Amino acid sequence: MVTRRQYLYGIGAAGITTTLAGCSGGGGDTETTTTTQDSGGGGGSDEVTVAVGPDKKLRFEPEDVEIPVGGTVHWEFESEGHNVTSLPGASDKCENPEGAEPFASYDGNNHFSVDDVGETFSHTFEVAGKYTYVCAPHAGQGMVGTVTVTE
Ligand SMILES: [Cu+2]
Repeated sequence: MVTRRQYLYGIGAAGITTTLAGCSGGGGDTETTTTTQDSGGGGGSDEVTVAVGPDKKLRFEPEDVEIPVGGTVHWEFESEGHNVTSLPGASDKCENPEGAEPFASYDGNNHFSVDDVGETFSHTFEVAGKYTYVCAPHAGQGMVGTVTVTE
């Protein structure tokens, strides 16, 4: 009997060893892989952040973003002298879908009022279509971005 128990134990130990080897080869905790779904799309994220003037460049990064209806874009001002506007009066590059309210990081029609570094301007998009917006002071230098809002 003792001999037989030892025999079975030997098999069990061998089985455990094999399982552990398989686990460590696969990176261990398999549940961590599910976190990648957050950034993987699957309907698109309804919250997008755009950097305004990163590294003092006269650019939005990313320049083109896409969100579903009801989604929000956050513009974070990373260098001085910029704003965000799709008001037709700010630049002839500005475009808004039919029936959509233009948006701007400032009130009224003072298209050269700029935002302080560290500020964030957010806008929630309720009308589908493609919006083209600019930084009014730098529209001529190509500081232009788009937001595509999908149904
Ligand atoms: Cu600018």
